[in-house]
Amino acid sequence: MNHKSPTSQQKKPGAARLVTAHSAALLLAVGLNISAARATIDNTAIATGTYAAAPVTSNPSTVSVSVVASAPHMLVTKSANPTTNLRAGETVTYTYTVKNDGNVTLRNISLADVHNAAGPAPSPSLEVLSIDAPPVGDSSDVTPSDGVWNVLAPGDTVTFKATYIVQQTDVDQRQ
Ligand SMILES: [Ca+2]
Repeated sequence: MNHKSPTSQQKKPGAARLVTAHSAALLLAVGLNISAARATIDNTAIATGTYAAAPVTSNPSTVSVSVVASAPHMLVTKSANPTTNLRAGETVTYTYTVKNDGNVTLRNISLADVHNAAGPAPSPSLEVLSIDAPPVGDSSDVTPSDGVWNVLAPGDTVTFKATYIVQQTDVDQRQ
C-alpha cells in the first residue's frame, strides 16, 4: 500500500489574515516568539488598513505571558496525640497533613505508615480537605474515608487520621 500523504500546509511565522470591510482593508499581523531563556511567550500585533489607497498602520501592541515547567511535589507532616505516658489499652491518634506544594494538581494520594509496635500499623484514612487555598473548590474526593484523596490542587492540604491502641506487649518490651 502506498498512500500518498496530503501536502502539509506550511505556516509562516507572523501569518497574516486579510479582512475587508467596506472600502478599507484591515490587515492584522501577529508575530509569535517563544523565548526559552526568558520563559515568556511574547507577541506583537499591528493593524494595517488603507485610506484613499494610502496605507494606515497602527502602533505595535505587545503582550507577554510567562511559562514554567511542571514541578510535582508534596509535603507530609505527621503528629501524634497524646505523645507521652501511654498505658496499655490507651489510644494514640496520628494526624497526617499532606500539602501539595508543587505547581500541578496531584491525584490519588494515600499514605503508608510503619511502626515498631506489637499491633498492626496505623492505617491512615478519614481524609478531609483541611486547607483549600484559592482558587477554592479545585480539590475533591470521590469516596470518603477510604484512605485515598483523589484530586489535590496546588496549595491545598488534605489531612488523614489513624489510631493505634497501645498493647501490653508494647509496654513490656519498652520498660
Ligand atoms: Ca484550592
